[in-house]
Amino acid sequence: MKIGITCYPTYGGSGVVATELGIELAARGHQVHFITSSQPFRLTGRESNIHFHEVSASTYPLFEYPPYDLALASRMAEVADFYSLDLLHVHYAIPHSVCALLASQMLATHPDPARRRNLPFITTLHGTDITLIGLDPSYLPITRFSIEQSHGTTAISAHLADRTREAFGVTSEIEVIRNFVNTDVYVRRPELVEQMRPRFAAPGEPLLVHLSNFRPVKRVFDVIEVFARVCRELPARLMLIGDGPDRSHAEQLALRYNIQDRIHFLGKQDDVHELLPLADLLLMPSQMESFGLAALEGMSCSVPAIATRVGGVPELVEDGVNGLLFNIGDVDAMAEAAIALLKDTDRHQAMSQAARRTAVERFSTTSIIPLYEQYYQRILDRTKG
Ligand code: GMT
Repeated sequence: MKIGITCYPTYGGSGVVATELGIELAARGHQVHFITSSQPFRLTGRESNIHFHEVSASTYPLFEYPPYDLALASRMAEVADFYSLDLLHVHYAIPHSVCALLASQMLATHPDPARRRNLPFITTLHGTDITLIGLDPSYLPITRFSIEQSHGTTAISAHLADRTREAFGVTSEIEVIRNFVNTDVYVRRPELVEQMRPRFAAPGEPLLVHLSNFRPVKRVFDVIEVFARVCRELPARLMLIGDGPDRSHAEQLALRYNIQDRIHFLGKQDDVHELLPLADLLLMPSQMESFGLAALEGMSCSVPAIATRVGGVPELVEDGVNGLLFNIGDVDAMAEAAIALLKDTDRHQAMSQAARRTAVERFSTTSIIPLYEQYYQRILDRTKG
């Protein structure tokens, strides 16, 4: 198939999922065209079967904001026409779904009758496009409209599909295709751990990790609160991977607890698959996660998560089996559980193995990518004509 993919190409879970999906589809022989504002950060630009089309919105003195959405819709239609794409797959409803709808209509009504055709598009909902920004009254009606106009809609968890139906009153079918991880890439390799871990923790020091975009929804301060409590009992270290608006406040909090020297603020990192396996525990105390890709990536590296019981997280983390779940903000309980687990080597090992097993058996690319391929085919069959 020839597939056009649009996503936010910079850091963020939806962009990661879209890019990894494109890479996996290309490896399976599909021709993939990324139509985005810049090259998705996980692409090298050298992958075969992958093409990149940059969208740039021209500025003009009249425009207070350059109309990127229109430029994107135009480029989508152009690329689809030129490369005879079979379908568009957009990640994150706002504004990508609306742009795809426009592109599809442009091709259906092309001025040259010989080039008129169907261009189905699929929207994948990722989370905040529904649970946060999509609920804003200025976006809700158009988000609902574009979801209902999509030829296919998928959600990354059953929770998100339910939320979309409840909050938006969407009645069209929503297919649940959960997020995935390449378990060959996200894997603990003992020789690499042995080589790299001393940079972050001395022998006998437990190493914790948090990976996010440091936005309020991630509750990074709770990460610091939990870690400060752990440090009272254990000579622990913490890797903080990512950057965002709450980073400097997190640094201030670390200073207040005088634990700044125990924390590695690593900023944005491209090769998280090399860092995650070094850790013993991952902290994800989010206010909301429609899925929790960071936890899955950690689990695939045999790192169990201490997470909050929110959104789609329980579809991934089974409390007490492959990780531990808590109420939002219950930093005392999270710290107590982390300390107990880190002291109990056998239980920690069993949980690490269960975490890896979950990733391999339920969320690996081998099980999830074919679901996308089958879904594409279903939409193509349904819209043929
Ligand atoms: O809000 C974010 O954390 C970023 C956002 C995104 O779209 O980049 O993440 C959402 O999509 C991820 C990938 O599907 C999910 O793993 C995250 O749980 C989801 N975030 C939220 O629901 C808050």
